Amino acid sequence: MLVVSEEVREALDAGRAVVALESTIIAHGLPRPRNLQVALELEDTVRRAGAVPATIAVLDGRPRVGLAKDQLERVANEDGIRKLGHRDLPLAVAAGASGATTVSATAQLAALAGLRVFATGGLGGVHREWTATQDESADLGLLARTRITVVCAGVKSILDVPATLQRLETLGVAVAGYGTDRFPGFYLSDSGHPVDWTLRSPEQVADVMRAQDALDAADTALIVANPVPEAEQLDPALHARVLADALHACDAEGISGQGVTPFLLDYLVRHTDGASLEANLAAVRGNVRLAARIASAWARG
Ligand code: PSU
Ligand code: MN
Repeated sequence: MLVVSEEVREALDAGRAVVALESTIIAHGLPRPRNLQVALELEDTVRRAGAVPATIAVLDGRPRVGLAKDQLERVANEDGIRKLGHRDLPLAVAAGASGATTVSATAQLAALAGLRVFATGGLGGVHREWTATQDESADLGLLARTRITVVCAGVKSILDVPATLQRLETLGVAVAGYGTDRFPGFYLSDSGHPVDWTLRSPEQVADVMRAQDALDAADTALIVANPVPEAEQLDPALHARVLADALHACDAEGISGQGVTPFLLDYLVRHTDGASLEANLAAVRGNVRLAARIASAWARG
């Protein structure tokens, strides 16, 4: 049922480095036409680092690991393409539907295909106002039972970051800062919260992955939290101001469920003159570069 592209299949068979990339960020996280350029650029970044990119999505009911250019174009440009969490995958397959995969669905399909390293922007997590809405991203639960290494710039700053960190602890998901003892804040280099562990090289990350395989029977993920460089972060004061407005607007417009994250990200882009988009892209680019180096260290064994 899972279609693995020839390029990805060959790389896996040969034990070469492969990096999984998600597609919700393309379809629902970035504005057109920039989204397609970014999707192609990120694949190119992985290739230049000596690894094979595997962007993941569902097209016409077929989950695909590794997309051709025309398939990437569909993800970027098709109107009405759905947003699929892992729970949606069987429904999309049976319906013959097309959709972009979130972190949870991407991680599940990547692990099923035998991929171990995955790059994204920011993870989903516990939303502010959780006590009223119970909105916690399915990303967290899936990462608690999937053996994959996710390189991200922390969790999206639109979330309740300390609550999300607490949930990750409760769920038993390992979290390490990359080159920092601060948990990154997606658009911001520092979320204001510490992490307990710091990793400083791709080889060190690969060592942790090997230790997970030896010690952890529960198939949990490893989160490598890689900060956006300070020079490329969103101005923290602007971030605080616009985010407060965005949360109000979300509430006022009655947005809920899957719509919340895309609404907030889009609001920030429009009300920061695109500055949040540049910070988001800087974070994603850095994560993809690091993921390629980690996948290479892992492939070298
Ligand atoms: N990272 C980004 N932009 C995004 C996302 C991540 O830089 O749009 C997506 C991921 O696919 C993540 C999803 O899984 O947002 C979270 O959505 P929700 O809060 O509805 O679970
Ligand atoms: Mn949600």
